[in-house]
Amino acid sequence: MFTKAQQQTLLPVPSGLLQAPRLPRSPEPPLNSNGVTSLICPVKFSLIVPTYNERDNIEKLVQQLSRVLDQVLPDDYELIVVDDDSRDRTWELASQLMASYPSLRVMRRQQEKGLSTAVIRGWQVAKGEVLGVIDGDLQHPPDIVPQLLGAIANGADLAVASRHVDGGGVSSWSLTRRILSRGAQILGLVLLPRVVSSVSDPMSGYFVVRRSAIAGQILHPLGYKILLEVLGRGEINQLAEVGYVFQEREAGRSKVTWKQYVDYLHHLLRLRLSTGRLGWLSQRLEFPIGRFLRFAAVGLSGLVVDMGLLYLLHGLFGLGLTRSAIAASELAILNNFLWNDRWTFQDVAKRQRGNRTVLKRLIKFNVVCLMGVILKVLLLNLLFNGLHINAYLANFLAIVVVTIWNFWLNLKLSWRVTEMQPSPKA
Ligand SMILES: Nc1nc2c(ncn2[C@@H]2O[C@H](COP(=O)(O)OP(=O)(O)OP(=O)(O)O)[C@@H](O)[C@H]2O)c(=O)[nH]1
Ligand SMILES: [Mg+2]
Repeated sequence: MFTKAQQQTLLPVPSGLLQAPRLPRSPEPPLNSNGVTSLICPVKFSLIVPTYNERDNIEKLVQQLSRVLDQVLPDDYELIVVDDDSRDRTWELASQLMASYPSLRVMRRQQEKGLSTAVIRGWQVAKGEVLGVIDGDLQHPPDIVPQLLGAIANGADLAVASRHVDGGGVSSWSLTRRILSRGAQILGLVLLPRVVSSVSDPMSGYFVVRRSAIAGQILHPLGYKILLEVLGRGEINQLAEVGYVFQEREAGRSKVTWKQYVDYLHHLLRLRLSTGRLGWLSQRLEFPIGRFLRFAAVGLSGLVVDMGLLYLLHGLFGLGLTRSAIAASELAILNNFLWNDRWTFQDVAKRQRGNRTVLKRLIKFNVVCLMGVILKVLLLNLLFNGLHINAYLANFLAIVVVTIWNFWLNLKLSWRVTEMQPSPKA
């Protein structure tokens, strides 16, 4: 039984934007009610251990990490276990270990899930000048932490534990896993060359970073690859790598599924569109290019649905052309709405829950789309009859203009950010 008193020893779970805060430049030691200086006492290093069902590993890991860190940074580090309410109650065991390991702190998240967000929530409460992350399953050997910290002391902003430099490797991965890992890296090189080529092991989940390199930066991680976020959005001027051999799991089970590969691809695309030159353009124009491309892709899927249904209703079932076209268009609009609600504007929709709000968004979307159809016909006429542009080119141009118009209006009306309810406080 986990008592209320034990519950109070857990770290509070931060909410809001995912970002590591800046540390005060010259911390004023606050006074407690007795007038005694206490509290905020920044440490050199905060290491986050994200866990989900790692009961059989956590004690050994904390023991090994403490042994290593007590030698290099005595009383100047903290280990923060961020557990997502594991069914095996890893959080409970970890909090019991706090009595034996004074540098250990534990967070139990119940509202939010996911490896990358767990790491950032940990950084949000961390007190260290240097922040880090290590897996909780003993696959990352703790004894190279001093080398990673040494690299930071020598001027690096980021030190990555790598499987692909001298001293690095994977113990006994299957051929499929090796191919998938390398394939993911090549995909990253194609989609995000600047970020992915800067380090030999961009998939590593074991690294330390100077807080100042990422503080204040809002992160948007997806899936497992938090390092991509740090490389893509952080201010990393000097980077170091330390070789390590990825160990086999001895206990517990891997949480990697196909979803992580899909998330990875999605993450790469998102970073591609929101960082570098495209990100700069998006900010200058105050136009969310990534969201727009998703909206356009959904529009394309609507075209397929529209044409397919027209063929089905008119061509195969012999329904009148006008009636078939109206039904096909309406179903295509419905298709587009569902994809936009679930994907393009997923973040906004998630915070506007309830059937009534969904219906409201659907009606607004419908109205905007119908207005778009009228605008398209007008534009087509203007371009074709007025400016004598080739009919197909005129149609294409009208589609481009109407897509941008539809997107903009839907952004402002249907999925309006100001209507978002605050995210639940943990
Ligand atoms: N807090 C939290 N931790 C997670 C979550 N998913 C995975 N983890 C932890 O993140 C670390 C890495 O997850 P693993 O499933 O071992 O992934 P991996 O090491 O990349 O892959 P394997 O080699 O297959 O083990 C482990 O410590 C997990 O317990 C999650 O949703 N929330
Ligand atoms: Mg693992």
